[in-house]
Amino acid sequence: MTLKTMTLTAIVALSSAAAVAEEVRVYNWSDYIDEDLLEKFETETGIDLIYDVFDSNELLETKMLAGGSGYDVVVPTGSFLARQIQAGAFQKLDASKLSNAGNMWDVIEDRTARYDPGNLYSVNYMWGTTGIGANTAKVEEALGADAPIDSLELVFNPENMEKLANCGVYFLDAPDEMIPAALKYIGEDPNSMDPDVVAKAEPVLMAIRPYVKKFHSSEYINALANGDICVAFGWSGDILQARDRADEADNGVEIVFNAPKEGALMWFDQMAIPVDAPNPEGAHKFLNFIMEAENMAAASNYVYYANGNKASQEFLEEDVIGDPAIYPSEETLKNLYIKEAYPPKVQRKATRMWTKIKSGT
Ligand code: N2P
Repeated sequence: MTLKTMTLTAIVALSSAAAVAEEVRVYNWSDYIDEDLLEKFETETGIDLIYDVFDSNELLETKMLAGGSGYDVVVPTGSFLARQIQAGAFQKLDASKLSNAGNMWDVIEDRTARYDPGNLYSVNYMWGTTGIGANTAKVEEALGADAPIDSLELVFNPENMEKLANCGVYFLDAPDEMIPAALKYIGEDPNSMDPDVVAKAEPVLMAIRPYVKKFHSSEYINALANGDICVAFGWSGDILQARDRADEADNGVEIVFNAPKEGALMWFDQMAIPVDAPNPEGAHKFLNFIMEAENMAAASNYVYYANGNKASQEFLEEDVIGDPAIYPSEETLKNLYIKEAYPPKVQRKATRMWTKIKSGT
């Protein structure tokens, strides 16, 4: 063997060693983690972490139902998780690999059991509410000092929306959240599975459609923070992140979040392992890492969402655990509603309605 071929052999050996280095692929919501935690996981475990993001349950669901996503950990919202469990998209968690399970909060586990009975397939990552982000100065300029910034009136009353259209309103591109909110506004059950009730959301949404600048589920953070829009109907922590980005930029923009006083959706995002995950062992390591009290607290402190980890609470910053917009009081909790998965027929109706609303015709 010549020196040249020996070197080549060595190179091949090296690169194949690199190719078999352990990898974990995680698919989580955008703006939903402190990126230092990703590096910490790699340093502690020696595993390469591939971390991709999405901003739509529908998109994630398409991947989960098709199979072969290549992900080891994904994070659907409870109502979507329930349907995907039934479709056989996930594997049962191996409790023997989750030594931090005792850190979880029974109050939240009781609630997530509605979507995943016995919490056999999933662990709560974060939970929150869907509500109104407002640029107070701009909204008051458009509607006066008594603008209903904590009410569904702000975004579903066409008279208000017409006046807000100029400063810019974004809505989530999330039919399973916007339809229930519209139903709540007209006094219907937001969790109704009755197609005739669901249909009542359409005229409500159509009436304000001309005044919605964009349906998008992540761009509103920067749009609010930069002062490009004055209202977003979006997720609690995202709007609080917008508030902070504006503070950091010191641009004079002041953002507040309010859960609508008529009632707000409370949702739970659950970490789960796809049935065909390439590395379920590594997936459990990632879950157990996130379930460590200090890691979970670091994530919540960064993204302003509450989590389902009781032990993390002593490590939460006061502006997180002490903020009722993040950890609601008993009083507010009573005013929150939940959403279950629509049966297929109603889901198809909701999807068609949403396409129509977004196109505005
Ligand atoms: C994070 C959004 C997570 C909330 N940007 C959606 N359930």
